[in-house]
Amino acid sequence: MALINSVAQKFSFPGPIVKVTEFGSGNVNDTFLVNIDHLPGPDKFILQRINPTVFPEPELIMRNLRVLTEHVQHKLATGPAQNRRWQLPAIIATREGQDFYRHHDNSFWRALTFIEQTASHEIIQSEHQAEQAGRALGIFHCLSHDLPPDKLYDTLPGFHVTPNYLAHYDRMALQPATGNRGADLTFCRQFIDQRRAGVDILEKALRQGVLRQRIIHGDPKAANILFDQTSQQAVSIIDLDTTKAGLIHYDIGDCLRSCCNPAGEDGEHGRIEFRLDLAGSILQGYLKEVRSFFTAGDYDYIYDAVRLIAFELGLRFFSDHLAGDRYFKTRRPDHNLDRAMGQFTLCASIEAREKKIRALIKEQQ
Ligand code: GN1
Ligand code: MG
Repeated sequence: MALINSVAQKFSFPGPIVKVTEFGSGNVNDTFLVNIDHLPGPDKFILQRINPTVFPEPELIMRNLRVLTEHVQHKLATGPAQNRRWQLPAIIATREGQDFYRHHDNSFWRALTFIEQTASHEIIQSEHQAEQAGRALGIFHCLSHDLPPDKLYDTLPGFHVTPNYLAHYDRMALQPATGNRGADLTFCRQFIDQRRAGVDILEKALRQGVLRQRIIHGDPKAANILFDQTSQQAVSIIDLDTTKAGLIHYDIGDCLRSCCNPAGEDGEHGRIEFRLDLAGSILQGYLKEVRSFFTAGDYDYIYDAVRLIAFELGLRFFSDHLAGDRYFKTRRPDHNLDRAMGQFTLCASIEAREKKIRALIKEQQ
């Protein structure tokens, strides 16, 4: 922690640092909570070390964050968030006035405001929370949909382009398998092989002009949505590193695959299912916010997006397992394999409920 404490000193917090502790459960970056002595003002801040394997050009993330927050700031007084508490994390500059600090070991650090009096949930507990999670994503899309996609840098080329992940898997699958989980490896390989056709469904719709690029959040999983501790309303959607041009269907799919799974990403596979009641509430909350700019084509691809993103995340976890756990942080051997099997189980549950999910979407249209 000595390095982290000394890095924290580089930032211009409004008071002396009391302590710095590990924080959150991200799979990519390292996150710390900084407590400062600043009565009666804000006394908590977020410090993060950006993962260089995932984000080779972290300066671009910070430039995107500036552009996005400035765009959103102008719309807060009149836009979808005008009658509710709504905040996005803001950048805390270094003592030298920079948006980030590059340490001499080349690690990349940034500090952000902490959104006070809120809680997040790895697992969505109720239809009310699900409705609010949908509202949060809808507000985010509504606030950002008119920011021209080319105003943001592509910080992660190919992110959520499923055919690329399949091509990467095919390269990884050539490596000889190790370990004693032969049956599970076979299950994953077969699950993937049975679903090769159609992995380009969203990209094809984009090429055909049925779907268009807008600004995406990129990672709207349950844990990234913050709820006000008193009103229980969603008040923020954090983790904006993957905000860039893309299909908002990636976000819709990711939010539903994450929020409708009562077992979470690390839970027992026997408890995984796609909860239709929660899906109905998310869609209701989300579509209320985006109706004004949503097209008929946008509605048509919601089901496919949910199914595809669950499959894609399984594919990403499995490929990383085969590659030797290079991308996602793992907490134990075979963690990525277990995560992959969880997402494939969820994908199968989504497929089994296709008709019902399509009916839920029609109901809201
Ligand atoms: C990663 O680091 P975290 O947990 O915010 C990943 C997402 C996955 C998610 C699954 C940049 O996000 O795409 O959906 O894990 N982020 C990146 O938990 O790859
Ligand atoms: Mg993330």
